[in-house]
Amino acid sequence: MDEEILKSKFTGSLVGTGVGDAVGAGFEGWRMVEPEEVKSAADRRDVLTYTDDTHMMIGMAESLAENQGFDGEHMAHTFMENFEREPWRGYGPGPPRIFRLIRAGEAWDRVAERLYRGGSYGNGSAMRIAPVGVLYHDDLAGLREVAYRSSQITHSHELGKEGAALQACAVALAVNLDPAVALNPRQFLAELDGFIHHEVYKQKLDKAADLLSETDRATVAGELGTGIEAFNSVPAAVYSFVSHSRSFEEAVLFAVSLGGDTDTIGAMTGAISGAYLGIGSIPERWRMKLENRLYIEELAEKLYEIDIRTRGSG
Ligand code: R7I
Ligand code: MG
Ligand code: MG
Repeated sequence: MDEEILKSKFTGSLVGTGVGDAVGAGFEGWRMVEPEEVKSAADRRDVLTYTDDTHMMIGMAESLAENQGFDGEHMAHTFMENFEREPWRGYGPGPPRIFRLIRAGEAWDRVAERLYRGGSYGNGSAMRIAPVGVLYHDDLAGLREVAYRSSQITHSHELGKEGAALQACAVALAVNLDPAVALNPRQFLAELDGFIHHEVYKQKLDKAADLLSETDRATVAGELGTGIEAFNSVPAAVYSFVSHSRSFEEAVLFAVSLGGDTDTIGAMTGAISGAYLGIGSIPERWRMKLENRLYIEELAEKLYEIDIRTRGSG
């Protein structure tokens, strides 16, 4: 693949996360909303402010870039320090408790198991995973391992880990596809199905395929789920992408229009769509307003440089 196109997929996925998150942020918890309303709300804003989804995605990218790959302890500390600087980003209930325990001296790789029963299956480890999806786009075994281990920091339930791996894989597959060639939705879903182990996600992917010709958004939202749990939000993001693969804007507006956990489903949809279509597909009027855009682009470029070097030497 042309190196400029590949680079634009890295930046597209990370900036796509931020834009999807910010566009969806005003509608969290709504039942359903018209895409037009989401669009005009985003267009009216002077700044597109992101939430915890992007804040944690930035932490992942920072840690991966600094260590030229995954270092769990470093990533856990990066999350914690970022949270301490900006605790007002709208974090879910679990992560702040985990960061306080790590700060108090608990082991970063065990502490998450103390939350809920066997760890959280919230979507918090999937919403932030775009940097893993792009960096490990040509190594799905490595991608799975890093998705699981990064999830372990805050979301140690197997459904949380698997949700992170599914979202990372969707980003990776999107990076690897030629944006000039029309996407085959069924094939994309089938490849994800082949990658994923857990029955809960396999069933959701089957449903997503069955819903490809569905025109009623309420049915899609009801069947796939739009909740804060990973299994009730990653499938909706994958569906929003495959059903609107030619347009970043349409994919994100559709994702947010489903209601529920709108910033997160918007962020994950934006990550996949940006990874397929590249940064140029993100509407300029949104991209330019994204808070910290230049810093996010810089992080994506650092990950791209690591990718180039690894492929060059391997
Ligand atoms: O996953 P998490 O970081 O939250 C992310 C969400 C996104 O929507 C962000 O935009 C932000 O708004 O927050 O936070 P967690 O506390 O780990 O999980 C979120 C929720 O999932 C929990 O509050 C629970 O409601 C639910 N949950 C569980 N419920 C029962 N049993 C997660 N794990 C369990 C469980 O094991
Ligand atoms: Mg959020
Ligand atoms: Mg959310």
